[in-house]
Amino acid sequence: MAEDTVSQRALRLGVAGPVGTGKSSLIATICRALAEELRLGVITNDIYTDEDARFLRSAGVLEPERIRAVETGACPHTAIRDDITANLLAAEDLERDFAPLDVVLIESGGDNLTATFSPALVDAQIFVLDVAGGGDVARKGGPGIGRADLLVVNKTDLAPYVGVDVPQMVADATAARDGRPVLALSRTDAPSVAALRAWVLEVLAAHRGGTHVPQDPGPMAPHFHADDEHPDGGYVHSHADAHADAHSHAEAGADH
Ligand SMILES: Nc1nc2c(ncn2[C@@H]2O[C@H](COP(=O)(O)OP(=O)(O)OP(=O)(O)O)[C@@H](O)[C@H]2O)c(=O)[nH]1
Ligand SMILES: [Mg+2]
Repeated sequence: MAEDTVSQRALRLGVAGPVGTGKSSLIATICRALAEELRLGVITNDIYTDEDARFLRSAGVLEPERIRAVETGACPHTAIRDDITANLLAAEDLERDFAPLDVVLIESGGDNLTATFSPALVDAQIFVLDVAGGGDVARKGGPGIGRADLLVVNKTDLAPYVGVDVPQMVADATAARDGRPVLALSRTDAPSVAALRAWVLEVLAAHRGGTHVPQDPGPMAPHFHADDEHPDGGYVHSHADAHADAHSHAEAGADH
């Protein structure tokens, strides 16, 4: 029966967010918190390297074979949203090789605020911000901040050093999310790690029970290349991040 098939497949849980906000560390934290009671696998996405997979293997949180790298060779959002083939194959291989798995965690390559997973790839997704990125980021919105299943405000232990008011950042994020959950997290703060663990177990239970419905946070914000449209003739581009060089846009105004 279809419902049984759904409940027996591993929960695929995506972790996205800007570069360096702590996605790999959060996956390591989830693995540490749950590896004894759940059968876990991890897939990482990096543009050119398998560095995240190597980091997680060296963290010793799972058998190294359970951590696989997809080298996207392109913008991270392409591989988690537009053409998810490589990630789907990696997830299916991992699930087959280590059957049965309970949860497969999929880390997106670090991208900007607009990258989200396709609901065809993951059942649920976490979007990760960190306090060091500035307290106002939560107010800036975007599909991940607004509609990921869980928004994590990470590295709260750094808040005093960067002058960020965590309760205010959480309140701003909550206001942008229509009641969806926001978790202030630090890997050094045990109660916050316990809350993360509880959230994963809750989503897994809903997935198994057939009551969890994968949500699409929505596409990237539309953007355009102003070569032929902008009155100033400037070049407007919304991907203000490190992989810009690897980027090619065939069509002006493409929404990808
Ligand atoms: N103080 C503090 N540092 C953290 C925490 N979590 C992660 N970090 C640090 O933040 C840096 C980036 O962490 P990663 O987990 O590599 O971040 P990422 O989002 O996976 O990075 P990319 O994959 O490169 O986008 C590392 O130096 C981590 O040690 C935390 O809770 N507190
Ligand atoms: Mg990483």
